[in-house]
Amino acid sequence: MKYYIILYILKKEYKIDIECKFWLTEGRLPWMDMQDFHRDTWVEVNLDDIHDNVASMKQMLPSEVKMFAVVKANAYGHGDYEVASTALKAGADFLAVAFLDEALALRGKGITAPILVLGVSKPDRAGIAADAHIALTVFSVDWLEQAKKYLKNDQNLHVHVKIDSGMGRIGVRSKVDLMKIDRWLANEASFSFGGIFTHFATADQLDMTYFRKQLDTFKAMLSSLKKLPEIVHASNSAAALRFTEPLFNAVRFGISMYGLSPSPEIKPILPYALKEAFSLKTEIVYLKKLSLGDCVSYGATYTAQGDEWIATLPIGYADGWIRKLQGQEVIVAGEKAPIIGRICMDQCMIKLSKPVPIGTEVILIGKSQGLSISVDDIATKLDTINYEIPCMIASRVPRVYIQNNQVSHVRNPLLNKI
Ligand code: PMH
Repeated sequence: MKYYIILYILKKEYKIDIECKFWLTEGRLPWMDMQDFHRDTWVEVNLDDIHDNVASMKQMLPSEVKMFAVVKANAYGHGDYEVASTALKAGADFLAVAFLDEALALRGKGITAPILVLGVSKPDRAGIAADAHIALTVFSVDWLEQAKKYLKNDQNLHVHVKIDSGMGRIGVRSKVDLMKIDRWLANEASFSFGGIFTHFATADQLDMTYFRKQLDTFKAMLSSLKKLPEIVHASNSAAALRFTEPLFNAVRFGISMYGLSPSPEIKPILPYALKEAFSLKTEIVYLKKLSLGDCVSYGATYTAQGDEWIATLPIGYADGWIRKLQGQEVIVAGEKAPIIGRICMDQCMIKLSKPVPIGTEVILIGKSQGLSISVDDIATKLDTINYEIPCMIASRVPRVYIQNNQVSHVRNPLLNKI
């Protein structure tokens, strides 16, 4: 501990950058604990992996094809600023988010790259978007007319027109409506028609019938434009990974940037190995030996069948580690151990085969000593998709960033480390 305090003082007071790679191998992050968070549960986001996932995708694409890094929902729970800046360094050209506040948050953190808001924005926010050089998604003349009222003479709003080719979510659904938008934009100096796009509903399914139908619909819509805007984009991760001939001149890369397959069924046909960047870790905070008949947790639903070692973990459903994860295994001391009894708001219990020291690291998602629990494993347990898992791990779980194989910094909104 003394050694860590000396390192801490050198690092903080004298700004001496000290290699702290070895801490990672120990699991605990001592000087981070002292200042950035004080709980025994944290997420590790490996930015080197995110960098490699983006670089591999970029390598597959012809040089003229641009990439949007999709960093909505706090970069699928990984951290918007860190993922955005890593992706941009690795070759991404633009960023995409779901709504204006997410784009403004990135601007607030110093990101200057072009950002597209993929969802619906209110027309009266047009001026705010224009001021921050944020492009908005549009799909009606009505919206554009409303938005125009909120733009001052010298302002210019970049827009991408969304086509609903079959996702059935948002977008223009007819050529007539698209041509109206095209004509309207051609006469408006305060708007720049920067792009046009659609979104596939089934690109992650092996059966391509519906995908092809959407593609044909989108192409037919494009053919009704006088002139194509600069950026035409349709592919999500699944489409970008599956089709070596890129569709159009930009892709929107989301889930696979984080090292996750868009679906289990296309996992075997992915063109390169994805590197899963997200792990979730905690530590044993309490250990006890139960006797035959002793019960555990709310409802007293778990009863010891004899002498049993039961450890308490400081993570619960308020962290996104939801009650349905009862029975899920974790990795501890080179073994898998099941979660027993009901998961509480902030704590849950596991059954060990042998006693281990308080403070022993526990992996809920990640790898340790040849064992692994992937995001996909948790998604399977919860009967959902992998996208949901990092998104559902709450913001009260600090994110520890790994860069160049060592801890670079921590984000902990609870202590305003954002
Ligand atoms: N483009 C749009 C419009 C999206 O909504 C998404 C993901 C992406 C690109 C990136 O897709 P990928 O992560 O599969 O690469 N949107 C969502 C969603 O709304 N629900 O799950 C993923």
